[in-house]
Amino acid sequence: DPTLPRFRLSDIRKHHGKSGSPWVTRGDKVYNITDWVAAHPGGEVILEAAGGSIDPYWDIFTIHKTAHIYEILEQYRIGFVHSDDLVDGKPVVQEIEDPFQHDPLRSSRLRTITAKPCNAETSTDDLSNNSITPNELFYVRNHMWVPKIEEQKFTLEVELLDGTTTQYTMQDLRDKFKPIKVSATLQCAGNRRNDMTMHAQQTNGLQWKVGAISTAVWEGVRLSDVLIDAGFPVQQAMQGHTEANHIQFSGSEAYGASIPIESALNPYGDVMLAHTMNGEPLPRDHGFPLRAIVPGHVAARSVKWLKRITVSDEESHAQWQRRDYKSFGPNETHPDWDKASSIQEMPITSAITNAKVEDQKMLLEGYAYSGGGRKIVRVDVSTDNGDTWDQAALLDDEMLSLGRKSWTWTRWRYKSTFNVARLDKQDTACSMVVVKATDEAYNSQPESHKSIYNARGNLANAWHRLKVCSDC
Ligand code: MTE
Ligand code: MO
Repeated sequence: DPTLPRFRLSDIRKHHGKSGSPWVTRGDKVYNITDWVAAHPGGEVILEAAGGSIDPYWDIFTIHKTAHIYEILEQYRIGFVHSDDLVDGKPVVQEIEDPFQHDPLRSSRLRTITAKPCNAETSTDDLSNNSITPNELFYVRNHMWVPKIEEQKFTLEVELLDGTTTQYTMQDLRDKFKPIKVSATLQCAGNRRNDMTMHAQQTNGLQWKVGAISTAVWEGVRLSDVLIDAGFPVQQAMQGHTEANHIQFSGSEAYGASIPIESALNPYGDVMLAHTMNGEPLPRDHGFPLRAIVPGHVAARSVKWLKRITVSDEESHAQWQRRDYKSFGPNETHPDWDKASSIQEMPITSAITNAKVEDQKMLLEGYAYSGGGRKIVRVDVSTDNGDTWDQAALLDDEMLSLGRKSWTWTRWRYKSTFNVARLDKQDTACSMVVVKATDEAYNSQPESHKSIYNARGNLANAWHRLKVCSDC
C-alpha cells in the first residue's frame, strides 16, 4: 500500500531494542514488531535488529528467508523508509557483528548442511565404523550460535511450582549428587527427512540424510535427584499427587523445550543432567558445561547449555515445543500446531549406512533405533525391493547397555547367502535393498514415506531403500 507513511531512518533508530516499541526495516519497508517479539521463535534475540534493518541478520539466520516468514512480518508493516534515506531504492544497511564468530571449529568429516547456525550430520562411514560416536563426529544441530560459557561463573537455576528457586554451580552438581553413566542415542526429529523428500515430496526443513543420529556415553546426575534437593516432592509426584505436568528446560541462547512429568520422574527413565560425554567435558557444540539428556525421546528435548529447569503445569512456551517438532497428516499443509501433540518418545527407524559387493556377496551395515528404551529385536533385510526377506545379524556392544533400558541404536550387519550374480538376472546390475526393524513392543516401520508424509518432514521412518549395484 503506497499510501502508508514514510519514516526517516533517524526516527526509525529511536525504536531500538530497549525503546518499548521496537521497529525494524526490511528493504525499504518499515515494521513495528512490538507485538511479534513475544511470539518470535528466537525470543528477544530479534531486538538486536530493532531500530535498524533486519536484512543483515537474516542474511546470517537464512532460515528466515521463506515466504512464510515474510508473510508473518508483513502483518506488522507500518510504512516505508523515507525516499531521502534511500540509495538505489534501499536504505544504507548497518554493519553487524557476526554472532557466530565464537563458534568452535568442527571436524571436516561432518557433512555440513548449514554453517551458521551449524547443522552437520555424521557421515555414513563414521556411522558404520563406530557404535559409540567419537565426540568430534557426533552430529551437530544448533538453532543459534554456541554460547560462550565459563564453567566457574555458570549456575543452573531450578524453579518449583511456587516460584521457589535454587542455584547450583557445576561444583555443587558434582559434590552433592550421585554420579550416573548412561549410554544413549540422540536422534533429531528431522533425521532421514531427505529420504521423505526423495520418496514422497518436498519437505520443509534441513535436508538430513541418515546421519542426524549419534550415540555417546553420558555422565552426570539424575534430574530427579536435583529436583528432590530443590524441594520438589518427587515421591508424592510419582504417585500422581502433584499439580506439575511438565519439566521445562531453558538453554543459554534462546532455545527451550519440555518433557512430561512422568518421563522426568520415571525411575527407569535415566533422565539426567550431563556434564561429560565419552569421558570428556561436554564439547561446546554439545552443550558445555551442562545439558539435559532425555534418553528415548526426540533429541530436541535434550536441551544444551542448560541454564534453567522449571517445574510447571504446562509445556514450555518455546517455539520448539509448540510450533515445531510435531507431525501431521499427509493432507495437512497448513496445520493447526496447537492441535498436534509434541513429539516426545521416538518411533522406530532404521537405515543402511554401508553397502558393498565383496567376493560376490552383498555386504550391508546400518543401525536400527526405537524410542522409549524399546529394544530392537529384529532387523529385516530385502534385496529385491521387499518381495523376499532375510534377517540381519544384530551386533552386541557392552558400551551400549549402560542405563536401565535400551537407550541406544542397535547396529546390524548383513551378508547375502546368494552370489550377487543373481542381481543381474533381469539384465540389470542393480538391486533395490530395503531394511526395516522391529522393537520389543513389536512396533515396525511404515512401508512408504508417502503414507506418513508431513510437510515438516518430521519422523521420516519409512523402510529405508537403497539401490545397490554389483560394481559398487
Ligand atoms: N539445545 C539448545 N540450547 N539449542 C539448540 O539449538 N537443539 C536441539 C537439542 N538441544 C538445541 C538444543 C535439537 S533439535 C537437537 S536434534 C539436539 O539438541 C542436537 O544435539 P547435538 O547437537 O548435541 O547432536
Ligand atoms: Mo533436532
